[in-house]
Amino acid sequence: MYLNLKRDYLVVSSVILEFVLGLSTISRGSPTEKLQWTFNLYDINGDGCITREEMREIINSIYNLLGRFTEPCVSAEATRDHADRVFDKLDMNKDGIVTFDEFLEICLHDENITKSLSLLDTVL
Ligand SMILES: [Ca+2]
Ligand SMILES: [Ca+2]
Repeated sequence: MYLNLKRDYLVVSSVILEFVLGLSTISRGSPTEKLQWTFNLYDINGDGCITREEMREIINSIYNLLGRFTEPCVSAEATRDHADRVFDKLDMNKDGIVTFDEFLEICLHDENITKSLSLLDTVL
């Protein structure tokens, strides 16, 4: 339990840190630069692709953050559903990972995804 809490805390902290560090880039960058930054945020272990677990982890962290500002709280299932929906849409060739090319391709053409991915923008 303690370990889980600690891990969640670390994930949330690193998300916030990345977000703050990225703000200056994101506000001045081109759409592609913004997406590169967002992609890196979701790619927790930095191996150049996003897995379903990473997607869930980040969306979960975002909802945890949002939970402090929204009523009622979003359920764990809803969070997971959201992550899976976004992931399934991004993983075009269904090989279980999202590469930056896939990410870019989808994001540049899908406004809903872009909105979903920039949830953080709405709270900070
Ligand atoms: Ca990764
Ligand atoms: Ca893929």
